[in-house]
Amino acid sequence: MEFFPDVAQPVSYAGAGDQGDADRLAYRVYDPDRPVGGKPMSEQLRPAVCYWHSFNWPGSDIFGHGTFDRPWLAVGVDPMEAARAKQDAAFEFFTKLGVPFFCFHDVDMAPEGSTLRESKANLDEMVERAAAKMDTTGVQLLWGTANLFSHPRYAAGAATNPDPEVFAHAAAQVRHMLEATHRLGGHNYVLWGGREGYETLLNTRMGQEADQLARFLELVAEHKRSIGFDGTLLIEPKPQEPTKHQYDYDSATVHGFLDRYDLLGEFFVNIEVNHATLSGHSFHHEVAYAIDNGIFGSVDANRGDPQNGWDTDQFPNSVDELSLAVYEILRGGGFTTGGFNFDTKLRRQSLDRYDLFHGHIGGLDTLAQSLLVAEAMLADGSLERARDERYAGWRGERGARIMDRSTTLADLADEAVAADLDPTPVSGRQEALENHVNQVIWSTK
Ligand code: XUL
Ligand code: CO
Repeated sequence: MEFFPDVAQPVSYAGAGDQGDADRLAYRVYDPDRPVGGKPMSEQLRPAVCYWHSFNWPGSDIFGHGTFDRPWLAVGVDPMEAARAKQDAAFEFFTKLGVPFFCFHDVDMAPEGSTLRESKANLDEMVERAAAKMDTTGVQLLWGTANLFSHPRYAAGAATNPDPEVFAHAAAQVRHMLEATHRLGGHNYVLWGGREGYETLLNTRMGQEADQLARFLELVAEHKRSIGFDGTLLIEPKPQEPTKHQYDYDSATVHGFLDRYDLLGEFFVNIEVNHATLSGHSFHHEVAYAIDNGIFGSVDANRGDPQNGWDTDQFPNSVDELSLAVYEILRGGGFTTGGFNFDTKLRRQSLDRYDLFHGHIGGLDTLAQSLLVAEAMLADGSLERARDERYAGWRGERGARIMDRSTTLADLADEAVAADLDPTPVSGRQEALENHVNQVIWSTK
């Protein structure tokens, strides 16, 4: 039985001219085969649907019960029956939406058993079932991950828990899920440390917890190699929520951590838009930092709400906000194994099952328009030219001498005094550049 019977055909591109009525399910910009920057749009964006918010969340919040129509989440349904119904609906959705990828946590797809052995058996059964569906539909796995934050055993962290038994339990879960991801041909494996942080320093040894976290990552990287998984390992930064302070605060913090523990080259970052803004940065900043420092991996696409300070995970809808980040991604050569995962949830009042289509279609059209704008900015070259001009001095003789270490502080000082240096400040031209970006946004079709 279909869960979305009103959608008979996969959602297709209807074009910008199709203003239609708001209820019509069609892409206005996302045209999967349209070439952009030498690749079809679908290969540039590599969009994915997440299993958890779309199929494993009932629409509850801390003040109220679920509002959504997700029969498999009802109380009293046999857990494996429920998992099968959920998986059928999820794959029906992926194919009807027409996206190439999905992502999931172990417990999104298979119920946790009463022992680790039982949990693994449940996961294996559901993963084999998913493999068959992936074969027939062609939908691929962008990434898998283990949920190391919901169960009470992880209240004080997983890898950073004061109890090594919890560490070992988390190791078992990650081993099983890494192998499941490998079995499904996943392109990446994600670690988001929601509870890897602290609530109070009164009971916390920060230095010890950092060593434990690094050891955990080493073990994961070793196991990845031993099973021959050639996907990318990704860490997803977030500054806080649920913990008061999370160790993987932002891209720069993760970068410093990886460098300190000699893990650079093993782990890359999965940057989430709403996590970036919670950390006090823009998404643009986080992407640019990761690319400039060689740790960029993938993106969780969503948006926060500028008026509040928590992770609202709304569908992206602002081309203005996304275009510059997509510009940096394209300038850096685009995604390799990564993609745009919609780590997005509907608003609690969006309780019609077809609202899931509207959310994803709008998000994907927004990404597609941002991609077109980014490609136009890259082709036009003005932004890169402005940066080149601004740093031109560093390509000259003095700049080279400073950077190649052939000069000392005293040499430079003597030179500055002898030549009576009096550099003239030049304009940063911010408004002119901002106007240029707007002009490209307004004119790109
Ligand atoms: C939580 C979050 C997670 C990760 C995967 O804020 O973003 O859903 O993406 O565990
Ligand atoms: Co996320």
